[in-house]
Amino acid sequence: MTHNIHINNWVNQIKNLVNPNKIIWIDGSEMQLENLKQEACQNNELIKLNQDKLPGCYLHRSSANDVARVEDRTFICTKSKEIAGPTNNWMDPKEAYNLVYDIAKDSYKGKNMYIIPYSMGPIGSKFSKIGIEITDSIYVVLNMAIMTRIGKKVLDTLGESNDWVRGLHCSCNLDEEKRYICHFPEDNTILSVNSCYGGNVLLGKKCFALRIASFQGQTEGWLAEHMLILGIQRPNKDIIYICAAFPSGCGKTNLAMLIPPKVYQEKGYKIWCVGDDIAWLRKGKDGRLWAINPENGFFGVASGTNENSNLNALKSTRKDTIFTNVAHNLDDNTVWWEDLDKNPPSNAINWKGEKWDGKRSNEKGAHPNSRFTSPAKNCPILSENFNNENGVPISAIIFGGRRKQTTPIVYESFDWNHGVFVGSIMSSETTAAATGAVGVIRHDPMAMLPFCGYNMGKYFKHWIDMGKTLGEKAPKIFNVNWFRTDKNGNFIWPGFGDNLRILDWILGRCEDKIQSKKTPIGYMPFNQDINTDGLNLSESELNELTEIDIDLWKKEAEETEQFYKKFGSNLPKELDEQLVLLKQRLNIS
Ligand code: SAT
Ligand code: MN
Repeated sequence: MTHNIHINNWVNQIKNLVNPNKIIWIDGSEMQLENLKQEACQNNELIKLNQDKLPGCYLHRSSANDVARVEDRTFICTKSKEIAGPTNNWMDPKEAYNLVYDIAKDSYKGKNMYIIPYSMGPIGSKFSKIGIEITDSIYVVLNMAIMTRIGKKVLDTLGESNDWVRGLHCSCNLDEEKRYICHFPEDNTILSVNSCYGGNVLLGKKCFALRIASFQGQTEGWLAEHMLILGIQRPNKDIIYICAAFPSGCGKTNLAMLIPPKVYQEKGYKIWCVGDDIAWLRKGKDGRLWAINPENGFFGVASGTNENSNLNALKSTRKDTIFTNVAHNLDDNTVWWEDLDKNPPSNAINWKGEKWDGKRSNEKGAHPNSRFTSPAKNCPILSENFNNENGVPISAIIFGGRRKQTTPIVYESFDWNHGVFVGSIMSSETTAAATGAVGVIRHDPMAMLPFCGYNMGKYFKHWIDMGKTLGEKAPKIFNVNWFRTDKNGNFIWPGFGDNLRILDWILGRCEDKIQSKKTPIGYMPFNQDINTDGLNLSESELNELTEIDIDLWKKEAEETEQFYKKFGSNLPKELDEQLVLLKQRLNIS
């Protein structure tokens, strides 16, 4: 399908390695994708759902041992361990190629080899990047067809160039012990074996658009971030765009698609979604920071998505969507997941493929990390700039995690370097998006711990340098925490649509319209500047949300000091200085 010699050589090399039955180039045509869907239904990879209720929708169940990203089996394979840094698993590239090629050898025997040319970002935009993924899984092809821009036109745009990312995925037999997700940022290559779970195998997503792209961004002077992008429209004003970085499973999709509370709707507020997971950020011609969403779809957590939590996401899933690991309602051939509604089906199959009575069973019908893969164009509030090749200008960057205590609902950094510090000290409770324990607090700087493709000390420095490049035009940096709990363990803040109340304060700060309180950790709102109209929130609850417990922050500073030690001389001095300043403000001698 292409004359690109670099692609053809690589395809040949991989073909000889994996030994497929047949080679199929994915041209991106509807007919080809339709045929693949039919084939996947015949071999039980997909179940066709009720086409009246859910047109174009399918259900997939993964293997029970393959339901989330595997961080402990994800490697950055660079010449030296130092390049990968202390927060990544490292493997010597030669060793990794040998190990993974050995596993991949002949693994396509009797299977087809699908070659997917894809573009991260609008095809042809100078901000976009191209990848080729080879896979033996139709499920992967169909998910990539939703999540990225695929097909012949991508190859036409690439022409003879060798500037593209190689990605090989082999399902093998899903052996956990032989599961490896290896990245070779120095050769723009990704190898993924023995998994079929999204984050491990949709190679355009975390593997390319974050791990490889962050490495590219460091050398090319831009940022690849784990961030949503949204626009806020207010009456008679230009739309303001912001980015927010939260760890997986902490509500990026919900914030990106939020529906304003009634009091804001009445005033004419509207939200426009540009992206829910990944942002590529560059300095634009006007000197401001501009963002594109490199993806073309949403790979969102199904569990917990409902009319109240995220109506726009729910609507996005009503057609042309692939559901993974949700419950299958046999009565009407639709899908169900926990908290979708209060009416679980009795006659159903759970995510493991077992008979399941949702009214009686104590077990969950859907896996907590069950997913929907939906085209971005399904989103009722998709921004008109979604396909804009220049992206959107960013006025504020927000960091946030899931913290029961310590972190207040919102605070603003004193300046860019302090903002980088705020991002670097982020901690959050782990979620079901990755294998391992859930609810454990860990450091997750900029929500990039699992996704930074190089030494995180250097990554912090790159952030500091971006601030220098942007100067006066740099966006303000904030931190939010929707997840503070009271003494009984209940969330204090209602979250979801009401988070706009906090975004509104942030916008006011960006426009220098609102005063703030200076505290040891940053600028904070006065209670009267948070709009609580129509909320059932008492003054004391608001106080609790904005409270800074100095003892807990002293502990936080000590933990940061320990965490920073990991980076040794790669930690930029600017962050060391910020830590000293924080300790001074907290009166730690
Ligand atoms: O599994 S994914 O990496 O695709 C989603 C997430 O964990 O953020
Ligand atoms: Mn994510």
